[in-house]
Amino acid sequence: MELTLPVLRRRTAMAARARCNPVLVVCLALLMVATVCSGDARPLNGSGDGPVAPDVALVDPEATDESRALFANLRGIAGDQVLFGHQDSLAYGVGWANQAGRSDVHDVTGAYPAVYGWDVGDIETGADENLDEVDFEAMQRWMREGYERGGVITVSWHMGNPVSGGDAWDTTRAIHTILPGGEHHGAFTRWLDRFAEFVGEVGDIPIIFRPFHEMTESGFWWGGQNVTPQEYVELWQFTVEYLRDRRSVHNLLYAYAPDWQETASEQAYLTYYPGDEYVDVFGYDDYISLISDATVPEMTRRLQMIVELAEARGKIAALTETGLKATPHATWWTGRLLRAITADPVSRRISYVLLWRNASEQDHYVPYPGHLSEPDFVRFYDDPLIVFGDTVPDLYH
Ligand code: BMA
Repeated sequence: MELTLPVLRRRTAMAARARCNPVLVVCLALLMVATVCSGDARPLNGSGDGPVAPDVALVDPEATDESRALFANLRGIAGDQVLFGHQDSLAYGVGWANQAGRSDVHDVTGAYPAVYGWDVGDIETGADENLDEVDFEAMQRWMREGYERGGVITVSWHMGNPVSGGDAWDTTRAIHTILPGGEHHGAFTRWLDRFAEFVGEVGDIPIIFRPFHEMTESGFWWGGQNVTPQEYVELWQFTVEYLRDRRSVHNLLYAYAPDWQETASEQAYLTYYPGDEYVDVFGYDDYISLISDATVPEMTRRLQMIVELAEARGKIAALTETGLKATPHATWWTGRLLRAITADPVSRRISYVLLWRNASEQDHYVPYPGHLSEPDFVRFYDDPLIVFGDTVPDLYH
């Protein structure tokens, strides 16, 4: 881990003041070396030196200062803090929708999540609302609201099938038709234009963009048996280059997120990997490991793996989707999720965990008032490693 810029600046100033005193110079030199070697990179906030654009290598060399700060700070908190996230948290919950200030997470803990997940599926059709009936303009307001509270915004895209006109689960082969030269290429770039406009309207807030997720399984048209790894890589690279270089979208960090399926080894996890120059966040989605106590170590092992892969490249790792639908286990939060994350010093270095949406009583992933796992969710919230919106550090300076 490198020294953050404000710390370096302070240390250099101290060294200048101490120039005439050789003993002090030696002590300061030792202190600088010790800090570099300790791996103790703290978030940049609270330095008193004002905003800095940290020196990080991102997919986008022109990324905004805040996006760079977000990345550096998420890297800096690794091992000490894991941010808690929830999909669609502000839009609806079990038994309610569109109530200002409400979130099931907040109803249960008194705090908002630290990470807010949203999905832009159907934006490609020009619809007013996404595939889960979330109004796009309201979504933009909620994105800003979460960001203004200091939270992190992440966006996935259940993009419809560009060949058949079906939904994301329509597995008609499609990628070869939307790449340059393909018959649907023009239509595809218009979809990306709509996304760029949507993101532009939200303002320049940093967004962790997680397109074409869970590609290691065959559920979506962009993954598994429906594609070749080469096609997938070309789709990813084209998408990044189009948004970044043609549309000048500079507030995105890019998250690669295979599924539990086919990610037991590094080689399998990297099958569709588009390359170090195209990925900022090493993610992974897992709805399988935490179904039973016996398989919790499966998650720990995969988290270790993605943290190691990420850190070897100067990137960050995250559990980009997880949960157990309508969990019937009273201690699922501390007994499974927290146990999986904290089981070893490497797995706990993920930067955030995102739970999926609370669509209904039968289809929800975080508790609501009265749910049997509510007390354990509060214990999870109280754990010093886990960070909700009320204790989130300043991630943007
Ligand atoms: C899936 C389910 C679907 C939803 C989709 C996109 O996992 O929750 O009901 O439409 O995500 O959010």
